[in-house]
Amino acid sequence: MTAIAGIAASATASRTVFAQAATAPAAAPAASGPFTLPPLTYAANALEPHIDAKTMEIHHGKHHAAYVANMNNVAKTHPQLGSTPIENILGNLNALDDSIKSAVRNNLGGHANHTMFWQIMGPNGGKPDGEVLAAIDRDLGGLDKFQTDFNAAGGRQFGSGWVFVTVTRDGKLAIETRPNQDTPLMDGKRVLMGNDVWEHAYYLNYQNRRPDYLKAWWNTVNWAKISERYAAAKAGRLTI
Ligand code: MN3
Repeated sequence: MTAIAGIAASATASRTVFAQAATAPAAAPAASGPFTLPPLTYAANALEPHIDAKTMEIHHGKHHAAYVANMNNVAKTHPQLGSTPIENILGNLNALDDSIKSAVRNNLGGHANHTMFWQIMGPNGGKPDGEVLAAIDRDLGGLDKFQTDFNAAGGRQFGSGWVFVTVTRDGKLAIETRPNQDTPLMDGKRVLMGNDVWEHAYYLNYQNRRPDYLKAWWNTVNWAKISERYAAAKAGRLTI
């Protein structure tokens, strides 16, 4: 390809990507396979002003899509990964070949974490109530203390990682953090909710001000979905 043809081709590719982004959430790049990027159930700008549309588009359409594409690449040589429940793979990483263990830990962890993350956000998220609020009062010292402690834990996580609320089969809640794309699923636990404290989750809008992002993020939380996840956890049906 000549240099000029190359420039023309990349300009065409940019326009194509832009046209797709304008009509639908970006699809996973290449590498089709058993793992799929779940579409956002709300518009990319639905969480503004707390999370801007550009951050959502890149975070979902590029970062999460890359974890999915990477897993599909791994599944080409290890097809059993595509037919095993995600929580079972992550709960038993030591059973994997050493050659793929890190790739699965990072990319399937990332896929599970982000799948949960998109679910538990949305516009007009309301307030916790019912059994979830009772559990927050009982186990986490009430909503104000919970939010303060959750934000503090997310702020203390050095470098990239997540802050989660885990839930037991009895409905007991706890705040836990993990580095990188690790998840409590790797310890056989279940995740009620969590916030992404990687810089890619907030840097365009908040730069180094992670505490401001953590505080604003509560405006995006979908408490109805969290109530559903809580009920599923108590029924033994919560997966990722
Ligand atoms: Mn992320």
